[in-house]
Amino acid sequence: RMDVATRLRDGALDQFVVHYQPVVRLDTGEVEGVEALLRWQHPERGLLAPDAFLSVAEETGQLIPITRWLLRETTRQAAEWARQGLRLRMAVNISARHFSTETLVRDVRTALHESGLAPEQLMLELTETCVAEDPTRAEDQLAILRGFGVRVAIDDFGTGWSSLAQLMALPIGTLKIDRSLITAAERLAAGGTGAVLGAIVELAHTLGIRSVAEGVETAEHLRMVREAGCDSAQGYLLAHPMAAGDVERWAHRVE
Ligand code: G
Ligand code: G
Ligand code: MN
Ligand code: NA
Repeated sequence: RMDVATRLRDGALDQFVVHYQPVVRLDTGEVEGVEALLRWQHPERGLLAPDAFLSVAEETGQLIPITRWLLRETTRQAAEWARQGLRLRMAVNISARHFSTETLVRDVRTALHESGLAPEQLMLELTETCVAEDPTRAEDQLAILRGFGVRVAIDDFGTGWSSLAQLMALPIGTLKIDRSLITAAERLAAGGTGAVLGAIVELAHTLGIRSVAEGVETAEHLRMVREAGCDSAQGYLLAHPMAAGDVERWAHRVE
């Protein structure tokens, strides 16, 4: 941990890379976007996933500057893809701490301005914690971000304590259903439709909110989330997170 903290402080920023995981529409099978997932290309330890450094980065105050870089890099990438005719919505994870600062709005505005990316092509993934701690502030912050035209998703839905009723007051367009709900639905239904999953998706639709199922790993998961009415899916069955160049090849693949 010390090593990670020291390295982060000493400016390991140029060692970060972004991998992208495709999100697929269930009605057409088309890719609608990607989620940006941070990786650290460590000189000695190889490619590290966020579990290895994210909490240290958060504790040492480095996650905000890293995310600032990530926002610029991902919007630049999405704008470049758009110029190549590959229109992919870019989803970026935002920590609760970053969301609670004044700088987030500025960081998002700067990234959009520099990249020239159409704002609706950018989606911010927030966790329930972002909203739960200070709902009034969250509402104001979301209103400003929505004013730019960016999209907002609630990530890891089902792992926190917020209800859809709490979330419905907010300008949220997408619900990302946590993979723990997919596996729970599988256990409960033992092959049938996950009733809980279906109820969540239906309520979301009633509120005009789209749903993305996460962690779709098997054909059975895919069948289940389709039956539950999810709009889109993400998971190892469809595609793993991959480097930018591989996204282009993957998107143009012939099936
Ligand atoms: O990328 P997985 O591949 O291992 O990511 C593990 C966890 O780290 C997930 O909960 C994911 O949301 C989170 N994560 C990945 N990239 C980022 C990022 O850029 N910012 C934040 N805040 N979390 C991220
Ligand atoms: O917390 P968030 O939903 O942002 O994180 C996404 C995380 O889930 C990343 O770590 C990503 O690598 C991982 N992931 C993506 N697809 C799958 C999957 O099908 N199964 C599992 N177990 N993890 C997945
Ligand atoms: Mn996410
Ligand atoms: Na999630």
